[in-house]
Amino acid sequence: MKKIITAILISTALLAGLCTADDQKEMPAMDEHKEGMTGKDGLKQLMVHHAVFRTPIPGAVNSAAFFELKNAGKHDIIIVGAKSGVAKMTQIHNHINDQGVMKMRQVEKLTLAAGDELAFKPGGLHIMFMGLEPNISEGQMIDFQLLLASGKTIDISAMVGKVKKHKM
Ligand SMILES: [Cu+2]
Repeated sequence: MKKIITAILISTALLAGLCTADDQKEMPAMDEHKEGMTGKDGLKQLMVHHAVFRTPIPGAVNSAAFFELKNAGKHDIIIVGAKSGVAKMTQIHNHINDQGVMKMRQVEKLTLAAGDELAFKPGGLHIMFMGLEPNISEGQMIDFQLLLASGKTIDISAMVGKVKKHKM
């Protein structure tokens, strides 16, 4: 894991297709009243499912969280970062294949278009927690936030648990 972490490079345009959207589109939807929604400040159209925080290996200072996001609203949502109280640094990461070697890169901007879904999953997008506080244990709930371009935040609660390994 440490080796992988040292390979992190800051990338501003990892997902070229996702980095071109207009920041001004994001607006709270006022007409969505479905179950299973999360968010605040009018962002009830953003749904989070299957959030899990990978049980840290004993002694490890890093871990990751995975979940599925659905934008059930009528406006695109621009995600520009993440934060948490359980790690010194919390970032959105993705994996890229660099000549056969999978490397993690920070993602500084993600657009979730209206109606679209986005999976944060092993081997792909994930929330990376670096410099974890000690004694995080299975079954515990970890809270973190997604930061939006609008300045709003999305609260996510993920249970600490095992995550299936993912083959590339
Ligand atoms: Cu990562």
